[in-house]
Amino acid sequence: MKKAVEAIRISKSFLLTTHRNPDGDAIGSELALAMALWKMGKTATIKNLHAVPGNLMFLPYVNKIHQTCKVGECYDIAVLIDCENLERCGNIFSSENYKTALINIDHHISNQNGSDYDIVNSCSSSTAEMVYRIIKELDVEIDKEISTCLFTGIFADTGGFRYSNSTPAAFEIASELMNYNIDPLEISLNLYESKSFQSQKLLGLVLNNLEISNDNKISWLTLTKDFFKKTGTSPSDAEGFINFAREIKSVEVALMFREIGESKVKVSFRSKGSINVAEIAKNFGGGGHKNAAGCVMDGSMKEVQDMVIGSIKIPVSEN
Ligand SMILES: [Mn+2]
Repeated sequence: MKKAVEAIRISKSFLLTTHRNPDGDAIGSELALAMALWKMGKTATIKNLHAVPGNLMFLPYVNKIHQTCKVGECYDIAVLIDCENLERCGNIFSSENYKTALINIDHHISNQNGSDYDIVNSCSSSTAEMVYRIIKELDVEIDKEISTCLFTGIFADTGGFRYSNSTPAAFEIASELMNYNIDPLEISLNLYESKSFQSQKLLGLVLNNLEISNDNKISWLTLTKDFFKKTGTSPSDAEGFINFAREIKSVEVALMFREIGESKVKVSFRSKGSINVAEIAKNFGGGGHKNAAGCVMDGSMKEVQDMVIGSIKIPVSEN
C-alpha cells in the first residue's frame, strides 16, 4: 500500500473502474477515491461497463461516472476497484490504457492479483474500508461527500452491518465517518427502501416458486425472463431477492438462478455460516467471498440447478 500511495502521489491522471453490475461498495469506493484524487489536483475519470443502479443515484458526483464498453484514452495509472480481474470489469481497458501502473484495490477472496500494486485484503469488510485507509495514507482531508460514499460502501457490503464482515474495523470507520455530518438514514432509505411497485410484484412471482432441499438447508429462487416481461422489470429490480431464501432459519446456503440467455444461467450464492460459497462458485468458473459469490453457467435452467444443488455438501451439524 505504501508503494501504491507513492505511485499515486507522483502520477497525474487516473482511470478508475469497477465490476459489472456495480453495487454500493463499487460505486461508493470509486467516487470516494476520485474525489480524493481531485482534491490532490489530479485528473481522475471513472468509466464502468454498466450504468449506476437507480438506488445509488443519490451519491455525490454520480453524474461524473461514464459508461463505456471500451476506454479510448491513455492515463498514467489505471485503478481496478472492488473487482477480482479484468474480465469482471468487462475488459473495458487493457495495458494500452495506462502508462505507469495498474493498481488493484479489492477485498474479494478470489482476487487474482497480478497487478503492479495489489492492495487486496479479504478480511476487509468492503473495498470502501480499504479506500478509506488509502485516503488517510494520502493525507487527503475527508469531507461530507467522501464520507457519504465511503459509508455507503461499508453499509452496502455489510448488509447494513448484519453480515459476518461487520468487523470492529467496519464499525470504527463508520463511526468516524459519522463525524462529517452525513445522513445514514438517507443512505439506508436509498439503499434498501427505494424499490418500485413493479419490483415488489416481481418479488411476488419469484417467492411463489421458492424451493427448499429435503434437509431444509439449501433454498433457491428461480428467475425466468418471462417474469421480467410480465412485470415490466429488469434484472436490477431483483437485487437482494436472494436474501429471502437466505433468511429462512434452517437454510445455510441460498441460491438464485437467473436465466440470462437461451441456455445461460447466472447463479448467485449466499451462505450464513461456515460454508464457503466462493469455493463452490469457483468450481463453476465464478468467484466471490466466503458468504457471497456468483458464476455464469451454460445449460438449461434444470441442468444448471441439478448440477449446482447436487454439488453442495453441507455437513450434518453435531448439535
Ligand atoms: Mn465489495
